[in-house]
Amino acid sequence: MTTKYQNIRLEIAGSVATIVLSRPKQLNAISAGTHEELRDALDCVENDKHVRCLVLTGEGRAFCSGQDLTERNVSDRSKLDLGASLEANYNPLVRRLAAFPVPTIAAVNGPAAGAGANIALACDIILMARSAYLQQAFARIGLVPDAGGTWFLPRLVGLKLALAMCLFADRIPAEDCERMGIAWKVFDDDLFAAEVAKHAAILGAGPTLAYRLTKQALMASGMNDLPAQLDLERDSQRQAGRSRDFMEGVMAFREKRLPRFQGD
Ligand code: T3D
Repeated sequence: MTTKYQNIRLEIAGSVATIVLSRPKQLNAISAGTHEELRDALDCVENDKHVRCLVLTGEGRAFCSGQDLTERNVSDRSKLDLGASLEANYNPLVRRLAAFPVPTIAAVNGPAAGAGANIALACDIILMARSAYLQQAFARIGLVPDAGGTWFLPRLVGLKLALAMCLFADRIPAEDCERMGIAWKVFDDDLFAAEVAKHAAILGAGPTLAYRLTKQALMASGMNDLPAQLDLERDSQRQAGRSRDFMEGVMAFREKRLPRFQGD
């Protein structure tokens, strides 16, 4: 099933939902309309109990070039409030992606710049086409990295690399992203779509409840000390241990076959 919006497209096939940013002429720059449509599409995905993996990607040669700069009237600086834009749009989006109830994949098919790069960082898994790159482009236009970039990046690559990426605002090629642990895997451009589909299918057939609890535990680990994290693992495992998927996983193991997880 495909839902066409003005700025994005939502495709649902089996257990995998794909949101395609679709403003290729602007390299999928994010407009106010894009935000509105993303909210609606994410609601649809969350409400569809068959969906067990979300892929976010871009149409054409780019993943996403960040905020649509043509929407910003810089001639009257006193009236410009970018903080309000973050508060209303980017921050809720990043919070939502980071806590999304099913695994998320950013399929970075091409340039991911500014907030486009950081929206990718907010997804659970980043897969990149070999020709793609991430760019903390903000310094080039006199801005500060936003959309969670200053939170995710130092945790992923360490403070010094994060600083260098943000201050120089260079393009970071896919292979460097993989080496630094930002991207899970890089694929040749001609194999990319098939590899994304393969990875999405694996997650879409996985133990969704256990995945959700795993995400929550890993996200909480940065704020918890060891005793608090052990308590969280105990509580999560108690819940996972009562799931149908655990029962199926153990039975499949005993019967020497692959498990058929239902997600709960
Ligand atoms: O404002 C707020 O709400 C605060 C939040 C801010 C979050 C942000 O994301 S700020 C950062 C915004 N993004 C950028 O600064 C990146 C801007 N784009 C670029 O630097 C380059 O386009 C790329 C490095 C991504 C790719 O370069 P290249 O050479 O491959 O393509 P290009 O020729 O620059 O772009 C192609 C077209 O896309 C071009 O239009 P044209 O000339 O063919 O009509 C270009 O203007 C357009 N485009 C690219 N990025 C944006 C854009 N149009 C509007 N907004 C963009 N962000």
